[in-house]
Amino acid sequence: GGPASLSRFRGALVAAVLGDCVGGEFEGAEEVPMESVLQHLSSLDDETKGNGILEYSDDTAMARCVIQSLLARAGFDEQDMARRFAKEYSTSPGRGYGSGVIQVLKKLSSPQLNDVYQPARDQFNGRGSFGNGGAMRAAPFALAFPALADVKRFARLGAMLTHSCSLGYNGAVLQALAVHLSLQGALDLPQQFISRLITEMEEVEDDKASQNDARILKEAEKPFCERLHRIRDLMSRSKVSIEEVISELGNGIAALHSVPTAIFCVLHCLQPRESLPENYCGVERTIAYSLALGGDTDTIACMAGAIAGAHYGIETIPQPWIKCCEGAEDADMDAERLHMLYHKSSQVD
Ligand code: F2R
Ligand code: MG
Ligand code: MG
Repeated sequence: GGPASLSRFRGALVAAVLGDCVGGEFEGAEEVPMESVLQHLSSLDDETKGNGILEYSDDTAMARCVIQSLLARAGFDEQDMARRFAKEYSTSPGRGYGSGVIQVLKKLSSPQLNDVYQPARDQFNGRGSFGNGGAMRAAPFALAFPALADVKRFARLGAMLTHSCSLGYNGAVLQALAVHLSLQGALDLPQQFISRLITEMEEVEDDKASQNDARILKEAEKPFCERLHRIRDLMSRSKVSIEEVISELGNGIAALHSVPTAIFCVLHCLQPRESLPENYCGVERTIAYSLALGGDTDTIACMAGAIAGAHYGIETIPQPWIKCCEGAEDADMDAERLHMLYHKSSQVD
């Protein structure tokens, strides 16, 4: 489809859910042989195996709250979104939430709470979380707001409800920007795509809070920009091993160690790869490759899935995968509603 087509919206939301559901199998594993990944994925195609439904985790649970809030309020409303996070957690606490964020979600359910951003600020002795929990649910912001400035602003505020460290919320901004650009077809020119992300993140990381956090955590002056430059270097190499990707970009639970990694997975899988089946389409390649990195597989595959799905569109995603992932069909319907909201907003603008 063309820029911002319905197919791209559906691809983004559905592939994000698939990444989360199929990635759950390997979350936390140090080494994941590609053979195990391919075996896991081929079992999704084989209905006779009767694997049942793969459940979604916190990644999708929170993204669904973001989507429902954006749709119900026809825009960003922090009170409403915070209420939905708290309600979702109290209804289904067993979705594999990060150990720190649970405290925030419990506090958000208090009727006495005046400032919905305060619980996040109190995390980690007032430093705030740098986990990837804001980024894993950032894709819907790119599907709700056509203007780039709104995508940046609301992805940041949406993440700050749980992640007040800039290394957490700037990761969410980067993820939303990558989905925004992919929806426009920007991955047709991968070098320009990465240059555009660098330009945008130069501005995002050019503030006092980001500089301060980077200094305290002993990171580069502009940590996300630095990682994006590393991606550009990796892209210029003829061969890159899984070990090199992990050591250059990471595969961990911090936004800094997972959002750039997810972006690299998408870029690396734009073309067929020797280690991956020839009959795989781009979304399948991207998810398979993300799982083979090990570490935070559900979240990296979820974020990479959103970016890749926005590029390739819904038609390329295997139906049997959709059928066996909890929440994938809901995501497909939500994509249609977000597509309407997005295009209504473009007309107003
Ligand atoms: N939690 C998990 N996986 C663990 C295993 C789950 C298991 N499968 C199960 O079913 O129980 N996955 C999910 O968590 C990640 C998103 O985490 P989020 O929302 O960012 O949480 P949190 O608690 O804010 O941060 C995560 C951890 O990062 C460290 N951390 C963050 N900020 C820190 C700081 N300022 N100083 C020190 N450490 C900090 C802490 O260890 C946090 O617990 C996703 O992977 C999602 O899938
Ligand atoms: Mg998870
Ligand atoms: Mg995870």
